[in-house]
Amino acid sequence: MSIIQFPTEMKWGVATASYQIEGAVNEDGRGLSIWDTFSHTPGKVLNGDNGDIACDSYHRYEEDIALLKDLGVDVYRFSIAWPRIYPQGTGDVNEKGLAFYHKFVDTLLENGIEPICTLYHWDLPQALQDEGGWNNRSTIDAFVEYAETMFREFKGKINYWITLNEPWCTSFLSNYLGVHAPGYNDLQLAVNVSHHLLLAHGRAVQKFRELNIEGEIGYAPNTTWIDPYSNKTEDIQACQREIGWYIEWFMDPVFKGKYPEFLVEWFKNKGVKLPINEGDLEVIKQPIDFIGINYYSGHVGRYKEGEGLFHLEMIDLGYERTDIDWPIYPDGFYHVLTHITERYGKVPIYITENGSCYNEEPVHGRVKDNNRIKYLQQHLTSLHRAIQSGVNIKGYISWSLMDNFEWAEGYSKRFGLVFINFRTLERIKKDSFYWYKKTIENKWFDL
Ligand code: JSK
Repeated sequence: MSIIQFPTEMKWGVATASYQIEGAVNEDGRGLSIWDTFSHTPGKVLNGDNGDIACDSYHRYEEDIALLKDLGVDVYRFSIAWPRIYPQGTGDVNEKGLAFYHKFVDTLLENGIEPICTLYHWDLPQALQDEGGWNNRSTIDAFVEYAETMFREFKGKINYWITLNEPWCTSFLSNYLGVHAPGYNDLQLAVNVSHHLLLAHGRAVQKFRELNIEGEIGYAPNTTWIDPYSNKTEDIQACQREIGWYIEWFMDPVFKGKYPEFLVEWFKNKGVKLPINEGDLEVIKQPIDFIGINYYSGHVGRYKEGEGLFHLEMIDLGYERTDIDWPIYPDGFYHVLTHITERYGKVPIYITENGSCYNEEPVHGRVKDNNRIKYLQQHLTSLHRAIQSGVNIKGYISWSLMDNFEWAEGYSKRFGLVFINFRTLERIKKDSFYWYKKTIENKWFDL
């Protein structure tokens, strides 16, 4: 039996996001978001699901916080719904929205749980999208106004801030692949959005410093790892392009003050250019206190002329897959973390999302999700390997506290440590909840 022991000071938590759990979409002055529009557009979300009710956490947050307390987490990563604060994206502040999040954060603090707040977790006010959304630089100004309001309101209560969640999803998945809201298929648009998101991030960090807010600020890119099928240069380079699409594209500008040349060239050869203005890169490369890393899955890939954006085909080597059909590839987690440390130095890293989709239902009131426990063991072991290799890990936050609205997959894909009956909204702790609780308590587990 091998004991995997974690540093005492490492923080442990779980994560959720506003549109995925809150519901109450028409309550207390909340404005429409792009996900309200997208989920109510026929054909966009599996089974026609939407976030109108979700987990009803807007009304049941005390029950959720009791679960967090029982789980024994140090931190809880949640997101604020921009449209609850600025129903029109800018202009008048909605006092009832502010009041809700103050109540929520106060209850977390009363229970000894440190809030980690994501400012943007994809629920852009529809009113801003109507003016071009993230393709319009005025949305950056609106984001900074929203961020400033949050910084001022929660100064002394929230000490950990994440500007953006998964800018790759907000830009490329949503504006090139068309899978998420607003659902376009335009590579130039997606590149514009990716740049404006990084600008918004940099401007929000500047505002955070200017206001002299205590605490730490970062952002949370999502990552993947693609191992080359062979040592052929064409295979290696194709995999580097796909990995770079998630990592270097969103991290080089922040840590190096420039975009990765190999991808700038790649996009240029497709007639796509970066909308960089004078001074943009200086804004983006504001020093940050940590980076959040989201990791779920990896692949093996090889060069295939004309395949996808980067001439890359994934090869199915028969890795086990979760119930969302993502290969289980824990070594990829280790490779992502060591690659980031080798490229950018010992940047403080919080794992801001890692988890698995398994759809087990309760049997006699118990959810036996052994596969989720195994996924956690595998990926926490990879995390431990990374720590042993010098990666500066400050915390691990698992996705997700509870089953919730998994975007275009709707409620068909369950990532929670807590089962949600979406008809009754009953919460049921899964076996993985108890395993994770014990691991948090011990700061070790045995393999
Ligand atoms: C989970 C990534 C934030 C939190 C969780 C979904 C995701 C995804 C989902 C890629 C993707 C779909 C589908 C099309 C493109 C392949 C959420 N994270 N989550 N993280 N990542 N690429 N083509 N070259 O719900 O809200 O792609 O396939």
